[in-house]
Amino acid sequence: MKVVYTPAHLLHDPHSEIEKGTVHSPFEHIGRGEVIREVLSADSRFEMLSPSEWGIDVINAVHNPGLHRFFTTAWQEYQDIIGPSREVTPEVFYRPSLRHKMADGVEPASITGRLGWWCFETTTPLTEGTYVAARGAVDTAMTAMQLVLDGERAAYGLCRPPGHHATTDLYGGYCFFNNAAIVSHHVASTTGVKVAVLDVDYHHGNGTQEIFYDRDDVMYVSLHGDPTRAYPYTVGYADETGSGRGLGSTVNVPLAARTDDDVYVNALADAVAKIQAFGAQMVVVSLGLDTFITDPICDMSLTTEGFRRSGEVVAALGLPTVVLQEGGYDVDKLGINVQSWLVGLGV
Ligand code: SP5
Ligand code: ZN
Repeated sequence: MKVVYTPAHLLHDPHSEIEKGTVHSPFEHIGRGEVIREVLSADSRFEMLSPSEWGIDVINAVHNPGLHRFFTTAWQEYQDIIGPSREVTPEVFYRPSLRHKMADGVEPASITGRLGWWCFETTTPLTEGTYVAARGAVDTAMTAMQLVLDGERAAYGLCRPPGHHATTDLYGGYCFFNNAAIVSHHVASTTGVKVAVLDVDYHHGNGTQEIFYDRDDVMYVSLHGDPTRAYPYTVGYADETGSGRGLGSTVNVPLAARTDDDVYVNALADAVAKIQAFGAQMVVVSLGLDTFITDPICDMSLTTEGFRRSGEVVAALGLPTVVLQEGGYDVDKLGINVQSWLVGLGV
């Protein structure tokens, strides 16, 4: 299987994350990308490729162009105006209710105001190279997509930073640009192929859901920790099924704590049946390995073998498949878990 990787991910190098009232070392760090690269490049069944450059139009086709514009200058503006800071995180968030009964808010002029305008939480710092790394993740995803459009049965994009929490207008959840949504929108809008995003990250992909919620050309199907207890808490409930033309093309499967391989694989088979019924002609997998039994921030109980079985379930769809990296924080096992999932899919 062809694997798309770029060392540009090393430029997004956070040393901190603000969580549970403390500043601590981040769960999402450069070691994640490197361990996946090391395991896959040591396995002759995988062939490593560099991404080509896709430019910014593919990003602005999905996101508010203001979000991209913000990333191009935000870190440097903060240094110039607020003062030196290795990592930049908002201290105030724009909540539309602040302007209840007033005209809608507009993007503020100040860098502090703009951080809170475009970001929704505190665990996703901007570093000096974050923008270049996030562009690299989009290029990685798009190149994996092109390999599949050109006839590969499957390809894997080692995207870092991940993408599925980024909405049309907002970044957060370790995500800046929504790699899976950018790819899926590009395929659906330029080829007319019906796409299903299958999101198996532990966390609900609120960004991907939001981007496609009212559309019937891209389906969104997610298995995830029930948002009654799991991040992102406010999105990902089973009764969210799409709106307008998109009604019925969003499917959410919230799962219990300690969900194991057998329960998960059965739920995945049901989800895959819905993708078949939708008539999808291509699958984009948001691959998170944070459902793993020893993941430090999640509470499910999948094993490396369960990931292989999951890949097999997706392979049974018999559709061209673009696999894009999302989460997974047990870094010691992350490489072999990705390898196992991809071997299940078929290398
Ligand atoms: C791409 C991806 O997997 N993003 C996940 C973002 C989750 N960020 C918040 C993590 C908060 C974890 N706190 C729960 C600790 C339970 N012991
Ligand atoms: Zn996740």
